[in-house]
Amino acid sequence: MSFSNAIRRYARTMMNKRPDQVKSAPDQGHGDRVPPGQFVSKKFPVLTYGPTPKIDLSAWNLRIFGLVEQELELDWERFKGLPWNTVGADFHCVTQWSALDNTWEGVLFNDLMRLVQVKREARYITAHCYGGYTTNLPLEVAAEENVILAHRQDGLELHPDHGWPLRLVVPSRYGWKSAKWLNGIEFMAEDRPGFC
Ligand SMILES: Nc1nc2c(c(=O)[nH]1)N[C@H]1C(S)=C(S)[C@@H](COP(=O)(O)O)O[C@H]1N2
Ligand SMILES: [Mo]
Repeated sequence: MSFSNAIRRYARTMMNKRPDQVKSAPDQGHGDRVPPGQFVSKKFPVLTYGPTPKIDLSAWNLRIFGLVEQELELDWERFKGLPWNTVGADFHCVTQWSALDNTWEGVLFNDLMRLVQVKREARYITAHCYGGYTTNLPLEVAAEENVILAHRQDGLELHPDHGWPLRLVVPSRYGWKSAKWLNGIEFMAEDRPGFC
């Protein structure tokens, strides 16, 4: 296991907080850009609970389901055919590393929401992943304009350890909301805690 219980407990207390709302450690000189107590990393570390799942693109799919008018199951060809966009953002993990200035390319969460027509009762989402990881988010956070389902990072396809072929990226929240190896988005009326 690569998450200690202490980290998971810490992560729970951080749940749904924005990095700038956390005031637990002294500032280390990056100003407001980096949450207090973070260490800026030049590389983009890997942080995964469990092994990297093996994914075959020809069998890959993404299911959008729950409180939507139009449930969708997209294979890679269909996913590729959606409008693509680029988002620039910093990335912060609760285990105290930050990686600045990442460029993500993929499909905006908002564009996906338009496709499925989310019902009014929906208030939360759960992101589902190959390998069994899940994580929850309030819908209003998922609907932020820079939330993206990313296939490429800094001009290259994601490395398998970083979520290839598709990961969620939620710039306003700590990294554990940025689900790797994404294979489902579920829209829900009530909140339901994810894996951690
Ligand atoms: N499926 C899955 N997604 C995941 C994780 C995981 O263990 N499994 N770890 C999360 C955590 S805590 C962080 S900080 C980021 C790290 O992404 P990286 O490994 O690409 O740096 O992925 C998040 N997404
Ligand atoms: Mo993390």
